[in-house]
Amino acid sequence: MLIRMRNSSDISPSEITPQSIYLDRRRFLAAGALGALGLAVGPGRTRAADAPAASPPAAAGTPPKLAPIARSPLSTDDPQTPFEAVTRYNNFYEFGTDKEDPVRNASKMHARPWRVTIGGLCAKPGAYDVDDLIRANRLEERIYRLRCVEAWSMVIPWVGIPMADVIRKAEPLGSAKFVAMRTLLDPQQMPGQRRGILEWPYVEGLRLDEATHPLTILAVGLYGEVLPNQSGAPIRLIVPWKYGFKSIKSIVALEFVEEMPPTSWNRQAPNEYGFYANVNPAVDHPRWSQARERRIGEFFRRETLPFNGYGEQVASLYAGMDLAKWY
Ligand SMILES: Nc1nc2c(c(=O)[nH]1)N[C@H]1C(S)=C(S)[C@@H](COP(=O)(O)O)O[C@H]1N2
Ligand SMILES: [Mo]
Repeated sequence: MLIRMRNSSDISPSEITPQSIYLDRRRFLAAGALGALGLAVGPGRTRAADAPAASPPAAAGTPPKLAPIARSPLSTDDPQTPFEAVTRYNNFYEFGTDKEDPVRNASKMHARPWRVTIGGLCAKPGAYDVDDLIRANRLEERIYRLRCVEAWSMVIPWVGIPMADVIRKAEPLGSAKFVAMRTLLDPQQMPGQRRGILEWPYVEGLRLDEATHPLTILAVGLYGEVLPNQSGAPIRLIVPWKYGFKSIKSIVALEFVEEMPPTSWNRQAPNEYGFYANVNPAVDHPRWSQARERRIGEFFRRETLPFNGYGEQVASLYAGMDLAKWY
């Protein structure tokens, strides 16, 4: 983004996943074929190591089995980006700025036990163990497109909690207009926080009507299993019609506020990243075009869609706003 921004067409061949592994990855795992495809993950980063223990209930710090998971009509049927790409090609600057730094370094983070506080302008503030939050809510699979402001995209089968459910239970006051969110601050666990790339902790925010929109989820898993650390474990935002940087990872706090809260990338470069950051192919980033994108795993670039293809559901949220100004 601000640092080390490569030309969007400059994705190395190793980052482009062969179409062939869209086939059932379990079959490939069983056949030991990932190595043959050059897609073996690094030491200790096999999917099995990230999977929840098969054992029964829930010692503190043991991730729960994510079940039941309801399917959702809000999912896309675009082909899904393979698990290996979703969990190796990441932006998570708390662990470094190279795409594979998060998978290499995020095992330092203790994603469990994990507390999330919900507070600010609401009648029912609280502090929750993330697994209690998960058990208290319904889980849905949401297969969404993710469009990074850097002009690449993926299709990811998240498992998440509709954010509206969490917000409703907190009973925000009439004066609450925005939800501010914050990532863990702990340079011991997050070595990237020893460098001043961004002001830490990472912060983000949504208008309350955006946060309670049915498409907005708090993701706690992907591909049916708990989130790997590099993907923002144990809980992260997904707001699929906005550029990826809005989808803040490893959240420790939600706060209802009256004024538009500061957001990390807007604070870093206000002329490049807006608060709203809705995907908009008609408004270029000052340093590159947003008209097209590279879907990871595909060879040809494809056109970027307004609101990342979710315009029918969300455009009305922005009626009357100048989207060129607020991109
Ligand atoms: N805390 C935190 N959240 C973050 C980021 C980050 O650096 N730190 N990067 C953002 C960006 S730019 C993108 S594109 C997405 C990437 O999510 P993924 O790695 O799961 O694909 O996470 C977003 N959330
Ligand atoms: Mo991004």
